[in-house]
Amino acid sequence: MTKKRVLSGVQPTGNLHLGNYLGAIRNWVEVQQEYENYFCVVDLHAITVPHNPKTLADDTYTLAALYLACGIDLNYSTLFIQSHISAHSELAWLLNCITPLNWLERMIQFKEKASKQGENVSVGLLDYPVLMAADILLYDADLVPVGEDQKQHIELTRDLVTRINDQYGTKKEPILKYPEPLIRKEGARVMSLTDGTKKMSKSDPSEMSRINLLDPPDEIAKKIKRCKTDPIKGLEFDNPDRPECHNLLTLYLLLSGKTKAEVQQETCEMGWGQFKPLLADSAIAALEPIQAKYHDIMSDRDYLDSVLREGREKAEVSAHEILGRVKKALGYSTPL
Ligand code: ATP
Ligand code: LTN
Repeated sequence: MTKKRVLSGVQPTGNLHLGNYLGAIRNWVEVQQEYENYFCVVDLHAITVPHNPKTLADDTYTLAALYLACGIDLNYSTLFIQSHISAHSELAWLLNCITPLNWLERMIQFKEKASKQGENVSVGLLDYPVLMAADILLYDADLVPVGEDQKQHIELTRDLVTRINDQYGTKKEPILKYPEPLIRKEGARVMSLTDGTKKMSKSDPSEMSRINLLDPPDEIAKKIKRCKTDPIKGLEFDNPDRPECHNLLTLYLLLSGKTKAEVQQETCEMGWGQFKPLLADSAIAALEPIQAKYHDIMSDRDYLDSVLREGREKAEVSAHEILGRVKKALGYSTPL
């Protein structure tokens, strides 16, 4: 039986934080043996907001090394860089021409990011979900493991599949495959350490709002010590009036590997002074092996280069085939 296909990616913008890890990458790692996986560093997406050309290449390699450090296993997964495969940009163009403008204008992430950019909103930022659809569709992905915030983009991808298949395919021979989001309930939306109602985000100007995967132990302890809490003793999940409490308990649950019932029982009578060191210890312990592996990988650049070269070669086979399928369906001539 052939395995279902998975594709996902993260942008090389800013530092990878616990939200990215718990909402996305950890889930890739956990299910990778069941699927045929494609994981890419989406560096074309990284320039949809102002970026630094001096650090883009390094940030891209750092993120690829972090994927490996988090446990991406090359026996099950292909790892590559989006911009190394030109089919991503090419399919995005073809999809652009069948995407109604108003579908993009109503994307929540666009509206949020555009409102932060003032006058300086690029066409690329609006077009971001179309490029993401191209990423997914080029690999015939069945499943796309992401955090909650990306669900709307996958719905848009599905709407594009319907449009292409209806307009250019036949019932018997659809051109593109429908992807489904794979969103885990716990960790799907890790909240900021300074405001439990806002998601933890790379682009939050405050470093205190997030724990980065490469933060040293004393930094992690400091951020947790200073994070926002409430004046109530006794900790609990699911109380809408205590968003910080729910978020920090969920982090503890995910990082310690304990069940919700265990965490509930352990913390129901605790105060923050007792709980925060526990959370800090479990975060430090969970990140320590990832950090050690990351430094190992970064000390051998040839190894990382060879992983990415092989990844590109393998990914290109699928991307090339599917781009060809779409171009043929749209009526393009093939070069002789
Ligand atoms: P930005 O702040 O620039 O939008 P980001 O922190 O949201 O960046 P992305 O690169 O957009 O990070 O997201 C990478 C992956 O991590 C996506 O699958 C996304 O859903 C997931 N993710 C991002 N933030 C969180 C979060 N706070 N909780 C859970 N998952 C998250
Ligand atoms: N938009 C995504 C990043 C992304 C992605 C993808 C995720 C780009 N292409 C394809 C899954 C599949 C984000 O996390 N901000």
